[in-house]
Amino acid sequence: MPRTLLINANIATINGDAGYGLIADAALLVNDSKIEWLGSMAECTDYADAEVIDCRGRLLTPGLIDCHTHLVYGGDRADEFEQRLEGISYTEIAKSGGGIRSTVEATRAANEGELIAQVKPRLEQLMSEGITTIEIKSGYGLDSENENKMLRVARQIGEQHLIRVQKTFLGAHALPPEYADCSDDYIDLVCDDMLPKAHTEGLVDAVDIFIESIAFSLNQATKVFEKARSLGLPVKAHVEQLSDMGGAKLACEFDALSVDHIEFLQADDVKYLAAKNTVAVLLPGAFYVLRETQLPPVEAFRKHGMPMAIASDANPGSSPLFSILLTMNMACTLFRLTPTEALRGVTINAAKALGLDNLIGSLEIGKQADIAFWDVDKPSMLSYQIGINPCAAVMQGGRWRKPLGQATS
Ligand code: DI6
Ligand code: FE
Repeated sequence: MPRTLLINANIATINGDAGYGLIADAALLVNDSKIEWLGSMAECTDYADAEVIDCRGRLLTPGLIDCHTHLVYGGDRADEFEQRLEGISYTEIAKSGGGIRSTVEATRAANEGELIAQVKPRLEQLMSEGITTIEIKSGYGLDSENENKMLRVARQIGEQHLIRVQKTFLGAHALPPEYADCSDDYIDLVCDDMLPKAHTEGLVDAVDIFIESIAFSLNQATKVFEKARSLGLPVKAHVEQLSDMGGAKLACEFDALSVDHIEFLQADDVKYLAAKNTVAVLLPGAFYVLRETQLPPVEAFRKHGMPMAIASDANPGSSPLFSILLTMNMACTLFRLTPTEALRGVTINAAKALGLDNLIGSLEIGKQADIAFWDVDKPSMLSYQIGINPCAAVMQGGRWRKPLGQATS
């Protein structure tokens, strides 16, 4: 593969501990799938063999990363949306057998081909906004066959599109109807049968669980985390979304990659979590859709240096949101993140939340050439505008997924 030299770019490298790591009037050399060199145009050597692409002052950022999605599911929950507008709460709907369980029914009923067809428009929308890595969870199958079906669909998506897919096993997302009133037995099934089988099939990059009064307890989570550890799999968790159960602390004891949602996390507890390498994943889409008012302890994350990622949480119930740019805007508007924090939240910190920060998440020599090209002159534009998609081109692992089409030689 010939080398590609991108010239006349404005690069937000996201290199360093804070800020955008901006290099104005910059060039970047791609060799095969990786970044071989980047720096200012003035320092750029003449790479005679390289194909030169003039970026005409466009902004380059790392390819964006959506580190928490439930993108694979059957059906929709528009009826539940209507119910909520009539005053019934998310928790009430879940308790009466709707919510996640209704998506489980639709997901079990769909075959792999049908699920892929349903995922495609959601995925293409996210990809159009410069996403080069996406995490996809299972959790709407709730038995071995259907959880693995979901994870196989996630894997196939990655094979069919130029995008990196990280697969997370979320068998302990909700209690399946067959196990009503015997949730300990279901957790045993998850640990002894479902998770090992999914892992043996190579379908699991990480293990997640929903710790909540309407889902699973701390004791049950401990069993799942112990099993994950024995299989050598990293963990993450949905915690403190609707109440403070102490799930984040428990997850951190198991060196979780991330704790996600965390609106109800106590600011005083952040210091314990920050001592670990765990990332705080904020999900403003679910906060918005559920009209939550409890804000995550953002100031405490800043104070204790806990990295913040943001993600769409794309799912049919609490966050039917398929735009990473709108997610960034919501993180700023609803959670008061700065545009810098929002961009770091969908690049380097999202990479950390997936355990991939040595590979992706910033533009640095030796990292993957996953690059988004934007028709804007400064990074804050990405969080500031609502409803405009300025993504001009995308490079994934050194290959053009959406070309810029401006070769000058
Ligand atoms: N919390 C969420 O927000 C999603 N899962 C979870 O544990 C919601 C999933 C759904 O409502 O379908
Ligand atoms: Fe989620």
